[in-house]
Amino acid sequence: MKKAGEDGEKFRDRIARVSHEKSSRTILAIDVNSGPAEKGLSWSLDLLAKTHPYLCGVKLGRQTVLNLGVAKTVRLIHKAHKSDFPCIIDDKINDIGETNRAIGEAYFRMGFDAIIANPFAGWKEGLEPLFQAARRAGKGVILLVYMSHPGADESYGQRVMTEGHSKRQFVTFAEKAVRWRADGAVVGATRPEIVKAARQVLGRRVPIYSPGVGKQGGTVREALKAGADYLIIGRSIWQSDDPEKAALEFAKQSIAS
Ligand code: BMP
Repeated sequence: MKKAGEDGEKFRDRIARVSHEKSSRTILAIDVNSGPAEKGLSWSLDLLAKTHPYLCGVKLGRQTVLNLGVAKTVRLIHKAHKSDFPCIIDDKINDIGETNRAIGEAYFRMGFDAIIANPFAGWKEGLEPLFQAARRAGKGVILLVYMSHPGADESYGQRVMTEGHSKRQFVTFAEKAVRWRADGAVVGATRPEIVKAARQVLGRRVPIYSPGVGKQGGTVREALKAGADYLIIGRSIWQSDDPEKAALEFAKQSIAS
């Protein structure tokens, strides 16, 4: 069996393979929201130990890296790789190109397999250098297309004029995800109708990563029915009394849907 990070397998192929092998579409969001670092690391490792049979990947928030520090984050990534999971860093990169490239390369050196970026930065001297760095390293870039929280309507949902036509902002981002050959698009599970509309633009070319299941009100069934490929789930697993059972339940729901 191929192991994450050990060969030339691309991020996108890796997560699809692991999802298939594990019969799960769940990416565990490990959000270490406070210190101390030692406690955060043991909590994260314990969570992975309990839930790993029911996952296909892991996503760490930027706060996890800040609270654990680099060395402990690298230990956590190694542990996740031992279970074959691709690791996504959720830093929603959104700066000038040189800075985006430098941040991306630093995360890739730590062992992350993919990075989430914000298409608001644009391509030229924006996200292009990040995509180039990712491709050189065999890593993935996932773009935000429509976030899951209520305020996302103010930006991702607004109408914008582009090339003489009015379109909703998220449609332009989904088009960019296709044009830039992104490895994924984040679309909140809280708005299944938007997942459906994004899927129409993305076709089968860009997989949809959907956060917002459970605590934020989205459901596995609705998100998958609308066209999501992967579900990013955090608190509904790790705040549950029995994280193993919760992860198993989400995996079952995703297979049944
Ligand atoms: P939870 O299942 O606990 O709501 O966590 C969802 C995770 O996905 C969090 O790490 C959050 O930062 C992230 N996320 C999100 O909730 N909505 C988005 O639109 C994009 C995200 O990355």
